[in-house]
Amino acid sequence: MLGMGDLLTEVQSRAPVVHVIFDNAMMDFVNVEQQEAGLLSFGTELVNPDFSKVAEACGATGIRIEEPGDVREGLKAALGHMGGPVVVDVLVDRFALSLPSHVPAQTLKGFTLSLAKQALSGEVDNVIWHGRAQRALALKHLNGTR
Ligand SMILES: Cc1ncc(C[n+]2csc(CCOP(=O)(O)OP(=O)(O)O)c2C)c(N)n1
Ligand SMILES: [Mg+2]
Repeated sequence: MLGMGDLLTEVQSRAPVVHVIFDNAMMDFVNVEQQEAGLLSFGTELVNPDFSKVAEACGATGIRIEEPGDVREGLKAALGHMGGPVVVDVLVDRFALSLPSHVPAQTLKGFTLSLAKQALSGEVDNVIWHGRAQRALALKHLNGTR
């Protein structure tokens, strides 16, 4: 949604721009910053619209990808589209957080404190899913499959 103004301009000038939205139904960057500061995250969950429909309503082309098996075909269609902007709304795992390759001690301290607070305030499910997602990502990196 932060790029809405740009989209309207691209429609007007028929600019062949492809937007790919990693639709995690939250403002994860802000969520990460809050946890990095050792806080419980607040106000970062979003009830997102279907952005492919929003795009269509703005005069752009909209593509929605809900299943992993549809990624290749959806992106192919988006990249092959000529004559105006395309918005690809891809539903992704909200815990598939990407971390920088180097995590400073202060960040680690903040995250640990925040996760402890989440567990103590009854958000154990979040803590477990966080751990699982990070473990899966780390294993992918180690196996070189990414
Ligand atoms: C116009 C504008 N408003 C506010 C911000 C501050 N900001 C930086 S990241 C972010 C959240 C972005 O959420 P989303 O686009 O869903 O990406 P995610 O972090 O979930 O990958 C915000 C509000 C910004 N960069 N630009
Ligand atoms: Mg988001």
